[in-house]
Amino acid sequence: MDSTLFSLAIFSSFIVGGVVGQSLAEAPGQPTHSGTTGQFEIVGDSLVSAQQIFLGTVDKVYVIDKVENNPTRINDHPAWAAEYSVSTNKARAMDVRTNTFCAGGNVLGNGTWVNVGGNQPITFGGLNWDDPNSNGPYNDPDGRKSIRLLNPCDDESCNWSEAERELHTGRWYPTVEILEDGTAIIIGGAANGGYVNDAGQDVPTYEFFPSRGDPVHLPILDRTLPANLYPLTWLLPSGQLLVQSNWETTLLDYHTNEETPLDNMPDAVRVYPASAGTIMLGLTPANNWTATIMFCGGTNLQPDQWYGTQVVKIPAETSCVKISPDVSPSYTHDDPLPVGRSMANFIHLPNGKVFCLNGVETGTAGYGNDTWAIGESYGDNPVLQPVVYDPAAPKGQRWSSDGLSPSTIGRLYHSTALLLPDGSVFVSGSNPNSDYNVGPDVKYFTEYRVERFYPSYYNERRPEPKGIPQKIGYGGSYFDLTLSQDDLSGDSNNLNKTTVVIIRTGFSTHAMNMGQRYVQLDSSYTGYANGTGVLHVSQLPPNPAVLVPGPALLFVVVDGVPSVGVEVMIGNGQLGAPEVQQTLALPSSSMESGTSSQQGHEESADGKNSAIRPSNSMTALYVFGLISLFRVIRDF
Ligand SMILES: [Cu+2]
Repeated sequence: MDSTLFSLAIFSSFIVGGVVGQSLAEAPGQPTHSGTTGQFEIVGDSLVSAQQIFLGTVDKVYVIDKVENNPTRINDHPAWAAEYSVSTNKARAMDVRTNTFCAGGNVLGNGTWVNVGGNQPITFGGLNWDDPNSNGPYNDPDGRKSIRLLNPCDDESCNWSEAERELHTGRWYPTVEILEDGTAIIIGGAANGGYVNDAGQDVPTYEFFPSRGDPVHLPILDRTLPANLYPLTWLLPSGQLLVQSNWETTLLDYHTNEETPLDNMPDAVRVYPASAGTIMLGLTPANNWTATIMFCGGTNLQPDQWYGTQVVKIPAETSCVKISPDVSPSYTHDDPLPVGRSMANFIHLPNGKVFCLNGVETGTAGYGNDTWAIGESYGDNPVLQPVVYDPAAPKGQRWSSDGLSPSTIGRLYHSTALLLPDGSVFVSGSNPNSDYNVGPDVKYFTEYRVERFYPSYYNERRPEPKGIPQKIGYGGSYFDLTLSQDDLSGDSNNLNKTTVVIIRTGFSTHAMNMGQRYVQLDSSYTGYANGTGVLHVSQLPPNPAVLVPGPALLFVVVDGVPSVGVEVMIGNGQLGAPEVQQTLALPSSSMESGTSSQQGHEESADGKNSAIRPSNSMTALYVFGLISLFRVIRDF
């Protein structure tokens, strides 16, 4: 008994905001940039065309192009990668050794970014360089088996390196998804190149990084030629992978190599080069962290129509469908897009809405030297008007362009977008050309301009929550965030409208953001009469398939206005199965009596009486003490 009390006493002194010995991240401030809400702004030059981008630190966007004759050079060859500073809008060229053309990418559980696969060495005009004894004028060795690694930095010291071990199989257009232990699964692709795949070069397998041995056959990729490149793939909370390719959908259990077929895709092809906008909608306490994936737009072409059709004239589809694969094998329709789109980018905003931008109204991704192409572009009529999807709006009213101005820059094939920590959206790329191609006669030229878009909340005073931990785990104890009067607009009842969300911004390429995910943490609150409050915030659910380990941004959103996002590490920052604990119950929400506008709000939002809160706190404290005692006993 004495030792229990002793243990309780020790742990009471460590309990700061409900968390034991937690190191805190720096509290977020206000955005350092100004912008006009609802508008795009051209802010800089990416040096190389932004075919692939990701946010590596809160300030650095990494840009990867295919090999082409960019005027910026590095180490005696044209550059095809760069690091872009969001705060200064300056970029530095980076050296990547091999051809990154249509590679895949994602971030591992230890924070290392991977860029996987690519194409053979090429020369002027994007033509293959076939001399095996040299690397041609662009000095770009074969990238098909490459695994490129980058540990992002803020001091310009970091560079790309090649992993010691290559892929088992060359892959051009592979998908990369991260698994529960922070390692990567690499799926599909083609051996050589072309607008769509064919049986002669199909790579109907998956493999892992770090390697788990030979590639494993994935039959859906045999059945879904030719539109099976970059198969649309998400790790589901069940631990299965949703794989959507051409008109088929399947659940893949990568532990047993078994497929469970789901319903065929309605209305349109959604994978590249039809390139629908796709996204896993937010996983929240309200939907019990159930995954729903939405597909919008794309192109209605049958397998025999990809060649021999003037695809640039085909109107893109408007259809939007959703599937919750852990619950049902069937798709349901959601509100269609206001205009048809191929190559739409879907970006999670911290306020729970989805921002849709980029793409074309006719045609598809891809390019070629066809007489009917626009230059070389297989897409035409860029859609400049962004549109926002609100999953909470009534059916029929979920898409809206209210207050949103169009961009002045068409973003066609090989364009990209991602969310920045200040809640603006970074947009770049567009290059439906086989090589660097600019000039007054080139309609869809190689685009270097970087834009930012400023959502409706951008100029609001941002919450500055204190107490955000550097690491978020799976289950276990909750942590407390404190919010000031200013953070709550002087009314602690705004705690009722406050959420804590974690967003992985993903690896953006080809109208996909691989690994992009939005997860809301469970929370409750204690409001005080002076207009301040404390949020009690659970860690992630005790299941790493809800949100895999690795770096992500944490936002506290008060009445639709997000804090500036803080970089947090999900898990322990290492590869391997993360620790998973039972979730400790949150205290009930409560509002101190006498709160200014609190009349008639004697009970908290969840209907629980505030009077029980102190005893819950004591229970939590007691449980901490017991857990710590058991640990002490176990360890010695
Ligand atoms: Cu491509």
